[in-house]
Amino acid sequence: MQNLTDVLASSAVPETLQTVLTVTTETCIAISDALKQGSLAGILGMAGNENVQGEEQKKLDVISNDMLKDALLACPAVRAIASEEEDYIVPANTDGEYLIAFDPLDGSSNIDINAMVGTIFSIYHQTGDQPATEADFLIPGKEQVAAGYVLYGPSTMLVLTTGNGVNMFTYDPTQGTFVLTHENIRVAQETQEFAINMSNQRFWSANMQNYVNDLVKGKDGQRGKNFNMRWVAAMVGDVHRILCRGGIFIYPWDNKDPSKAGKLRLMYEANPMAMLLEQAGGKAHTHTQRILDIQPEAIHQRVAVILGAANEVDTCLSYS
Ligand code: AFP
Repeated sequence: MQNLTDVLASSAVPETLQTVLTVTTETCIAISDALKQGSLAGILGMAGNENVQGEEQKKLDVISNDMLKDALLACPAVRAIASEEEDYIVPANTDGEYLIAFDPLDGSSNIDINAMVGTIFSIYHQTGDQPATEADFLIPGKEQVAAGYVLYGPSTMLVLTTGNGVNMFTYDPTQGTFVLTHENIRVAQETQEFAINMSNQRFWSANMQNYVNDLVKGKDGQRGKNFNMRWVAAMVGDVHRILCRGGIFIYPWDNKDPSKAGKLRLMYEANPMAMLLEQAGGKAHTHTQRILDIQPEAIHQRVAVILGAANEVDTCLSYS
């Protein structure tokens, strides 16, 4: 079986990008090792401060962020990083060629209950003769040169696209590397499984309430078929399930805070996941536009997310 290094070497991926992907994924293996120690390492629980999102940081949010930040800033090919856990972008090497945005530990509210979490990353090619600024990062998601995530579950898996389909790799601890286990992932156009946090139902738009009500009505309603529901509370886990067996994932706009376009972050959650889904034959929208077309205005910008089976996304969007 091919490992990640073999797959990258036999692809058209530039060597500099291969290096960035190697540094990122090797750091994720170290994060996986830290997670597996759980309480034994005294690294669960709260870090005692808030991030720029106003969210309580977990110790492992900070630990995983610092591991990725240290490794990437030391990589000559990296021009700058942006992170959910960093207030501002962090310039690395002015003559580097790649910008990388990441959520170091997505789903961190799952850490203390030993449930699924992951690292999500998004990579752009960009050069300049001055140190990178936030404005350099404000590039539509359709310009990403690579996107992926590492899922820390029963097995540690890397899911990656460099613009030519989606491959899945499983970490082999005997080799200390990711091994190609699922090639050219495709997501079915139809589905009978949806993922949404139902406790927010009363805050959704009327259209979204009508759409979800019809899913719940199943055969007794206009959809004429029954649906199942799953909610991992870690986007990385819900997206992985969709890439493996289909489905639709929705974190819609709600009126809890009407000033917010959504909960999920565009640069390091929605964009990389949207690239993966489109590369696997799915769709990813906000309800008003294709996610990968959005012109970012800020690195911590939030968006509504509707992604998964192409025909089911279209059906959801038709409720308008
Ligand atoms: P945390 O990283 O704060 O746990 O948030 C995870 C997340 O950004 C995304 O991964 C989940 O899909 C979503 O939030 C879960 O949100 P709810 O906790 O409102 O269900």
